[in-house]
Amino acid sequence: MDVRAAVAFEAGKPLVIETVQLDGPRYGEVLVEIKATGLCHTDKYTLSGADPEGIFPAILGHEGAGIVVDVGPGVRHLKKGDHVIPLYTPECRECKSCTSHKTNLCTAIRATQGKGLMPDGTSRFSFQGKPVYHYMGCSTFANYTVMPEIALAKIRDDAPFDKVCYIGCGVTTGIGAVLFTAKVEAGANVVVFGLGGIGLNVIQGARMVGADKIIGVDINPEREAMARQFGMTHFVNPKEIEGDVVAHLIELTGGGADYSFECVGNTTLMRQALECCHRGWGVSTIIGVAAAGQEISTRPFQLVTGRRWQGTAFGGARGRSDVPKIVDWYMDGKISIDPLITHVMPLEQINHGFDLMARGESIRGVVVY
Ligand code: NAD
Ligand code: AHE
Ligand code: ZN
Repeated sequence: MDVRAAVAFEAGKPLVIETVQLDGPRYGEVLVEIKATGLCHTDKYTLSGADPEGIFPAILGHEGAGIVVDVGPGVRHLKKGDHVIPLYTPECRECKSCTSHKTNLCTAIRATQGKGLMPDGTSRFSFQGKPVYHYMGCSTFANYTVMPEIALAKIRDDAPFDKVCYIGCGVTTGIGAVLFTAKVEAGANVVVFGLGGIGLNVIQGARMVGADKIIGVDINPEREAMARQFGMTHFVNPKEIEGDVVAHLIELTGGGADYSFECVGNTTLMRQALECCHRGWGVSTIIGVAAAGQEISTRPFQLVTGRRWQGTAFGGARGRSDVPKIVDWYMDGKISIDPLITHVMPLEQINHGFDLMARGESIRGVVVY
């Protein structure tokens, strides 16, 4: 079938709106009509060419919501008309990782996903007879996509697509990092570096669990008001701090953060996030994605003296199990999404949406088909 897509033909170039061809679902696959998709910083990162898994031409986008319109043979858990959220971290419930219950990093289809292909090693998308690659197994910058059944979370029918698409990445990553990965407890002091689409969800996760001080760090002063609305108690703009930001944060937290989160993708900030943690027990969680070739460093003494460094993908959430619950939290008013979606646009304006992100003028831009 013909579908409308924003195609990334080349790294570093704007997306191009084109009609591309999409083959129907094969064994274990599902055809989904994408109703809305968020623009995440990771899409921008891959488009920039800095992602070692970036492969072109491709249809980017991984933060969507839509409706099942057809199922291939062997599909057991989904049917036409089901409302779904695509999962870049699938949940097969059978692989070593899923059955370990120690991680959400399902390995069932990771190898082909990283090559822009479906699990059988082929692409469903093509343009002028040549393959166009999938992205993170999702490709939500097309109004229809094909996905493996294990990479779709079935959600309730009354959830608005233009809001819950954000649960497909940013909301779950931020809140999940607090709840599932760091397991922050009530009364803890938390420091969050980067108050964008992810960091603001870390802030609201910290408020949900009853954290005491919730300190946000960002160089964009415009982020302060929204972060306070989501639970931030103290704002630190490194550009306005005299002296060392780490020393400032240690003082503000009365000895160091119990938990810190890096939500930018900047290795200097990753180090600061670790080093502002409390001696003996502080845990720092890396969420930000840094470009190929970048490395983190610190004095090993920081770890010897009891700080711990870890990372999280998709907030540690098991997609098919946890995403429907997070949708319920939104529908029940337990979490807030609407104020974070600052811009809604048609697919034709997607490049403008990325420009807004680059200029720090949007928090989440959402394309509605
Ligand atoms: P974003 O662009 O919306 O937000 C980034 C924020 O960082 C902005 O508010 C910006 O002002 C701030 N910032 C930039 N430089 C800074 C500095 N030097 N000091 C302090 N603040 C600074 O991006 P996002 O969508 O929130 O994504 C954040 C990061 O998380 C990206 O690297 C993205 O790729 C990554 N990410 C990771 C996962 C995961 O599963 N691990 C999931 C989603 C996104
Ligand atoms: N291909 C990238 C990997 C980037 C990355 O770390 N992705 C996160 C999700 S970011 C969503 O916005 C993730 O889930 N990682 C785990 C995985 O298996 O990819 C690179 O830099 O190599
Ligand atoms: Zn994302």
